[in-house]
This record gives sequence, C-alpha cells and structure tokens, in this order.
Amino acid sequence: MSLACPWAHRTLIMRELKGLQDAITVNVVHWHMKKEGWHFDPSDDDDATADKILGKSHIREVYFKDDPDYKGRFTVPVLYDKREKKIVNNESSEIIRMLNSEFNGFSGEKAAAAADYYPEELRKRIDEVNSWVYEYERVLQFFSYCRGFFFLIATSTTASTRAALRRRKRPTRRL
Ligand SMILES: N[C@@H](CCC(=O)N[C@@H](CS)C(=O)NCC(=O)O)C(=O)O
Repeated sequence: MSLACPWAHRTLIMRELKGLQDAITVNVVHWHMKKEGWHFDPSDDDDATADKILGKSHIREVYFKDDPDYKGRFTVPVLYDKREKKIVNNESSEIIRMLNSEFNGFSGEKAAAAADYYPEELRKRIDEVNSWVYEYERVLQFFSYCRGFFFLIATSTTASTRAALRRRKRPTRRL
C-alpha cells in the first residue's frame, strides 16, 4: 500500500470501515516512487514500513515472486495472502468489494461486519461512478503530462533565452 496513492487509500478506508485492522495487516511503501517503482524504506519515511511479509525491498519483487513472467505494471494496492504466499488481487475496486463482503467473519466489530457498502440496489450506479472516476483520472493524467511538457518547454526556452541574452550582454574581452 502507498499513502500517496488514492486507489490504495480507498482500500485502507474500507479496511477501517469493516473493522478489519487486526485481520489484514498493512505494509506501506516509501512515499516517493522511483525508477524501479515503489520501494520499502522506513529509514527515510516515518509513515513507511518494511515489507514485513516477504522482506523484499521493492514492490516489483513481490510481483515477480508471485509470477516470474509478470509483464504488467507494479502497482499498489496489492492484497496479499500470507498463508498461500500469493497475490490475491491488485485492483482497488475489486479489493474494496472483497473487503465489503468476504471478510465479515474476521471483523473486530459486529456492526462493521454487518455494514454493506455495495448494496444490490446501488451496484449499477456505484460501478458507473467508478468507471467515470477511472476515465476522468486518465484525462487528468493526460493534461498533467501536457502541462509538464509545456512547463518544460517554457522554462527551457526562458532559460536558453536568458543565457543567450547574458552572452550578448557580456563585454567582449580585448587582449
Ligand atoms: N487499477 C489500479 C490502479 C492502481 C494504480 O495506478 N496505482 C499507482 C499509484 S496511485 C501505481 O502503483 N503506479 C505504479 C506504476 O504505474 O508503476 C487500482 O485501482 O488498484
């Protein structure tokens, strides 16, 4: 799980709502996703933990342990079965549905176990909102890449213009 990831966040919220804090432990990656992807480093981030299940340094190693031929993205959240030593699911919308109904026997609170956050009559609407959020996030991501690209061009153009002006202003050295 990453505290920087909104998709991971909703699984954490559902874990609380369903009283599953004791049944499902949480390992938190470092807030900064680097070139090798999410990594565990509690020494540099007070909120991060080590990988207390497999002792891995990166999330990608957890994926490869599960499937050495894995070709997808190394995303969080990941629901992991400690006993079977297998990834159960890495899709937050499915994980929250699982937490809603499949772990009721492990909940620490009766009322939390009984609470249903995916009632039959609202499922269609909830699924629609979920798809809409995914689409919207993709569009936002596209615009934020564009913004980053134009920012880069603008700053590098400004920087090179400034450098050129500085060069022009520089007095010619006479020997
Ligand atoms: N469909 C996934 C998406 C999760 C996702 O995109 N997580 C991001 C962080 S917010 C991630 O781990 N990205 C790592 C990568 O793309 O390498 C879900 O909702 O669980």
